Amino acid sequence: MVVSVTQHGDIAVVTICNPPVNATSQAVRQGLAEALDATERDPEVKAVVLACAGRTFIAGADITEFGKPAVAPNLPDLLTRIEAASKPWVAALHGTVLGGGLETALVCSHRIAAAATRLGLPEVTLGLIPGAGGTVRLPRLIPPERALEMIGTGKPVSAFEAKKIGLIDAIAEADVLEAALDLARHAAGVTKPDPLIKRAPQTSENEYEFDRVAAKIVARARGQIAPHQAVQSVRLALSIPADQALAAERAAFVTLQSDPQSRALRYLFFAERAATKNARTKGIATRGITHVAVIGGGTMGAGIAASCLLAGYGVTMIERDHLAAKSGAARVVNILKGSLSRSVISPERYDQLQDLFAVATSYADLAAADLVIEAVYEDLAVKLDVLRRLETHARPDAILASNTSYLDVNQIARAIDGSDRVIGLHFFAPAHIMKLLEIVVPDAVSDEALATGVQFARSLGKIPVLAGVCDGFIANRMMSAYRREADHMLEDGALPWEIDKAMVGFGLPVGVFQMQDLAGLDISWSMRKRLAATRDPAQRYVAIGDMLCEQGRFGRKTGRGYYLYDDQGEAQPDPEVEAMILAESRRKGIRRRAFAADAIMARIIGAMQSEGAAILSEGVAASPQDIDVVMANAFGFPRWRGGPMYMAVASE
Ligand code: T1G
Repeated sequence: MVVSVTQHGDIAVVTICNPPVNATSQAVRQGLAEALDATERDPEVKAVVLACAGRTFIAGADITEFGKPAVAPNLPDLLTRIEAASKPWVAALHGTVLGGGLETALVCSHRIAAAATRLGLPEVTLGLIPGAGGTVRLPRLIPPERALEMIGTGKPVSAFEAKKIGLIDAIAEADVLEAALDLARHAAGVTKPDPLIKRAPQTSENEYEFDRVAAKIVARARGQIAPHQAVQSVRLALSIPADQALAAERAAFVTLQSDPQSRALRYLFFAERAATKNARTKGIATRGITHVAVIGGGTMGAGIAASCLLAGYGVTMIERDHLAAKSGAARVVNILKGSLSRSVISPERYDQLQDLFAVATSYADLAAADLVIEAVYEDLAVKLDVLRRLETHARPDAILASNTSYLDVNQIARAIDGSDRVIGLHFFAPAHIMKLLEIVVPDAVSDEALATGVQFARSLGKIPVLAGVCDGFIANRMMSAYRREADHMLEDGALPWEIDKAMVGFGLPVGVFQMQDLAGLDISWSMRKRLAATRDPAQRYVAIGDMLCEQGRFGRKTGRGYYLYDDQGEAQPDPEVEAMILAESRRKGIRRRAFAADAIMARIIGAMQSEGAAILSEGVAASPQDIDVVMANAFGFPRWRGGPMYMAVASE
């Protein structure tokens, strides 16, 4: 039974049980309709509590049903019927009350939540808007600008914030079901409040606030249509009768649901979940990890250590001497302070995490570590030395991981005898923020060590993607490919600012040349010089980046790179660079031609798709979906386009 009704005195408890997240599938909607009829018919029932079994109240409509023929009862009509019930309905909320789940709570006459509950309308992240009354009912319950912020950004609020803005009536001190039963008994004895649909919209705390929030949402939309629609729908809900606004919302929702942007966003939603359930480690027993050691307290090491602390692990950071240990520890504490200031953690939790964190300068302090992650300087000799020392000092059952971003993890694993316990854990900077974690799979690794790495990544809230050993794994190899194509276009006729403008116009957060200027041109220059002897002379080589470095133009940090940087650090096109590029084309006898933005993007996306096909054929990535997950989470590939591999299929 996905929906059951039990009697608690004169209160009926309607319980949904539809794991894993109690999505409002057709069976759930049918069950709710029957429960509504039954409780309305039963004179013994004076009020109803709506609750969910498992880890969360309804977390949304069933996304797997989207794009298929609708099957009655549809959610908006069902919710309107519940709202019109003669008896009060009290929603007992816990877990993540999202989308259709929150819309269901809004048609109840009362809402009470467990303290850890989060409530939101994330439809816009799927290229949609709320389609079951959220844009109409929410601004009738909480200030319209707060409603717009929730709908236009998709960001959830905590139970405490929800109570503060009037989204819920109370927070349960203990068991939320018991508290809901008490509230229902109270509700049964008083006049049922007017349904939201019959109320006028709330008034704004500040007349300009709504427009400010709307402008922020539109400014961040960057080519996405759903945020614009969200603003329009909420504005409409404030200015026309509720029943008309409901009809308008439904029409807009149906249109968005069939839009390519929503299809692409839903594709990526499921692709990210599929990545965490890869075939190789499915069902493999994992080792317990409670304590992690991080070797190296630089930017990456500190980010990794903080990420582990925030996930509740004990962490020992090892640095080469006290001075380095002190600065590494300071970096970690700074990150935790940032989490505290953003209310990601409470002051109590901040103190607890400090107690979980230790810093040392001797490998002898590794005994407690179940997993050791090296995040030392990106040099093979240095990493081999660290692994050999780990083999001596770390427990023989500890898993050893390298955070290398492109070195040969097979070679690193072969540094020690127990190479079946060596994996690559390639974090992306800033490691405590970026969700992608490439799990690099050496030839000798055991399934248990690999499965433990995947589970560990998930416990950090990361998206683990398995990557085979090659230069750059998946992410950096894809970036090298489109960066190479962009270089070719410099010689063929385009300029850095034209290419960057086309990439940002496509929806990428930054162009490839500005990204290099920000990272520093000298880093890749030293790598190119190191690889020069082994470079294939037959392969086209663009020397413009080298020429810039030879002139000391290392990018933003030196005020000049591909761009000129003004006193505010803003990038400006540089005539000197343009002259250098034109001279290089002339020297190579290349007739330059103009490139329109779509021609630039065709070559950039084409390079991504070709490299993606090679990565798949070599078995470096398990699926095209994994490559798209990497592109969205490593480089901000616009999610509403799905990914380069999705585009190759969608455009057919
Ligand atoms: N529909 C169907 N399946 C869902 C689902 C959903 N809404 N949400 C999650 N799943 C599946 C997911 O695919 C995975 O399946 C399993 O549940 C665990 O998910 C009318 C139209 C709730 C915060 O956008 O944000 O309501 O791989 O791995 O990390 O206006 O899932 O195990 O087989 O993510 O603990 C609005 C989307 C929908 C919420 C849990 N709701 N879900 O995170 O587990 S549109 C959402 C999430 C809507 C209304 C509109 C997260 C989560 P499997 P998981 P998690």
